Amino acid sequence: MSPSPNAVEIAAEPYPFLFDPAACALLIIDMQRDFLEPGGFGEMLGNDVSQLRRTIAPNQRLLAAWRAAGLTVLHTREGHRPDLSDLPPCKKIRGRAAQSIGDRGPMGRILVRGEAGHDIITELYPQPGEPVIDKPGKGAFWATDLHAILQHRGIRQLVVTGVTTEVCVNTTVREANDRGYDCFVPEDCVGSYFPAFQDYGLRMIKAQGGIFGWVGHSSAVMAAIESSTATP
Ligand code: C5J
Repeated sequence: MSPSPNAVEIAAEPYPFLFDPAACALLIIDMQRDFLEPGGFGEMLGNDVSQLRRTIAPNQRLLAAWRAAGLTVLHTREGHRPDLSDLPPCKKIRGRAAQSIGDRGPMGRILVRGEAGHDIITELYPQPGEPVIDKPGKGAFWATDLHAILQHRGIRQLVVTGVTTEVCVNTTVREANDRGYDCFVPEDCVGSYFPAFQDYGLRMIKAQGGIFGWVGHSSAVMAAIESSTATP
């Protein structure tokens, strides 16, 4: 399919990304209280949440630019039904932790829909009209209606942000790649509890000629949005 006349080349690795705003959705992965907030499940497991919290401000700026331009925004949340019927037994017991998914944690039942910790942080809270995809897995396409929603809106590209880089962001980018979407990942808008995984999570996307997609900076995307929506 040929790019629209509004497509803009933006700096990226391994080579410039041809960004087509009207055909591109911002997909914000799992910016949930239990992963990001001090006192949540992530911190309870011994993780340094500041590694994720540094992505909040860049995501806020990117989201504001996206909304101002009237482009498509979607959010995801990882979590399960209150009766845990969609929780694979292997996911429940993995890690051998004292508390696991479905148990009572610092912000309600861990990764259960409707609980406080499962919700999206206030800084990036979805607005009416922005689809929220509740996903039981790491990837946002598996067992969700994400692909159908994107197809109905004519979306062919995704800017994927959120947490964590090596888990749900990487899994989603790989799933998207197999379904025919081009993915751009702004490195300042994705985060991992582990600096080495942040580095390698991004390298794995852009290696081998962009085997799963492109990696760049949110400032390049915002500049492109401004230039493509500027009135002459
Ligand atoms: C994890 C996620 N790490 N959103 N979830 O379990 O990456």
